[in-house]
Amino acid sequence: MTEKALSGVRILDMTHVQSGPTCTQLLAWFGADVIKVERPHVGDATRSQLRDIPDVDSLYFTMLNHNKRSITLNTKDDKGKEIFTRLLEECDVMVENFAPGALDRMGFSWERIQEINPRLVYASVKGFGPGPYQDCKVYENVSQCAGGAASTTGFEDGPPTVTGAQIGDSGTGLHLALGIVTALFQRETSGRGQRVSCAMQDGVLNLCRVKLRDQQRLQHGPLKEYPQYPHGTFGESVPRAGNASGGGQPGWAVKCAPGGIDDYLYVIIQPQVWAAWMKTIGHEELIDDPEWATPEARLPKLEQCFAMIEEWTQTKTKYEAMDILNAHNIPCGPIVSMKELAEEPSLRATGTIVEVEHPTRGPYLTVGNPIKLSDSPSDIERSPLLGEHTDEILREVVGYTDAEVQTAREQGAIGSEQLLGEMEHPKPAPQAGA
Ligand code: CAO
Repeated sequence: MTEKALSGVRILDMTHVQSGPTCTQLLAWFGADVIKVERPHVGDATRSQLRDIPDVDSLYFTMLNHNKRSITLNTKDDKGKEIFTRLLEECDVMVENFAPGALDRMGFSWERIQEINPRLVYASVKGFGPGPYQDCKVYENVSQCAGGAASTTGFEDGPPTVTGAQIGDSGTGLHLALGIVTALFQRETSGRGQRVSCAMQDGVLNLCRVKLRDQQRLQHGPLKEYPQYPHGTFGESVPRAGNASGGGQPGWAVKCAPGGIDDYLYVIIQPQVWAAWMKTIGHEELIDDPEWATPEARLPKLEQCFAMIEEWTQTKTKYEAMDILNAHNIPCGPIVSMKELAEEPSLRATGTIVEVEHPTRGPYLTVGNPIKLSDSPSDIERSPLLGEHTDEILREVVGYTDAEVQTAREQGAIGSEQLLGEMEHPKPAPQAGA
């Protein structure tokens, strides 16, 4: 096996659902040995959520748990706690995203964990940081609402809207992964582990940074790049801006031919390409017209600008329009559907979309590692079956003999899923040459 950036780092993965698993999957892609601890016979709830094939791990689970090993362990049982303590001693990092207080109730407070292994980095995701909501359970959309994304997303006459991008779960998992590698880096000099905490509300707010910028700008006048300007009204809070650009250059999604649900192009009116825009869409007369020629003059007329552009884009497909505009260095991008992304050859070529083989599901598509390291390329390996590596981990990491593994199983501290699975579905003998 080739060395990877995080080879030699061992992670005790107590995560479930999406936020925590996103984090540990990334660390596994960078080469860490990620040991996912799951409740015997139950496992991560997502194994059985949104199932497309009966009795097979869901895509929800498989797409968030690549490159990990799975051990089933009852961490509320005395023998299970003993094994868990040994695992804490042998690992560099422990990651969890249980409901607030769950790990303390199991008997593993931060203080106790420091006693067990002072070099351990203990990382957790919670919905909220310290404060009035610290004890609340939180899911993705709750955090999008709590972190300012929902109130600033959607059209001004519509309700608050959540986004399809999982900025609360996967976004916070990303933040946590950075916290973990930073803590490991500091351990190199301090010799000590530390606690890494990410609240989903904070993670979402961090990604909504530009909206807090606009909240403060609002005190000094209307937000001139918002569709509410100049005819609408602004209240006390940043309003929903539809498809307006969040940056300094005005943008909007305009319709293209043949008029299907995703036949749109996102266009940006960068000042330096105003002349190219007007030439392309047949409005040369506006290139030097003082009523239109400067960004300031255009701000109250953005709706008309995009309407003129749309008249032209509706005569082209989004890809035809993009080719023409790209030739003039005009920033734009098609609205791309999930179907188109799944079929896009360039994303397959870079390993951003990967086809993975799974023993009970067969082949499926997943998103590979979006972070490409030149010296540590990611090989995407299928997610583990429930408890697939229980015996192997107990022997290799905890140092148990076969007899000790057997005793732990008889006591109910570990599961017997794989033994049951093998009895029900005996593995075929390897074929010659396989
Ligand atoms: N052995 C024994 N018990 C185990 C176990 C194991 N291996 N793994 C988990 N458990 C127990 C926990 O200790 C907990 O028991 P108690 O309630 O008695 O302490 C119980 O299983 C359930 O854990 P939970 O409360 O975390 O799970 P939930 O389904 O009720 O809540 C969620 C899920 C996500 C709302 C909650 O975990 C949470 O708020 N997490 C923090 C925020 C977060 O990450 N949210 C992202 C969710 S994805 O949208």
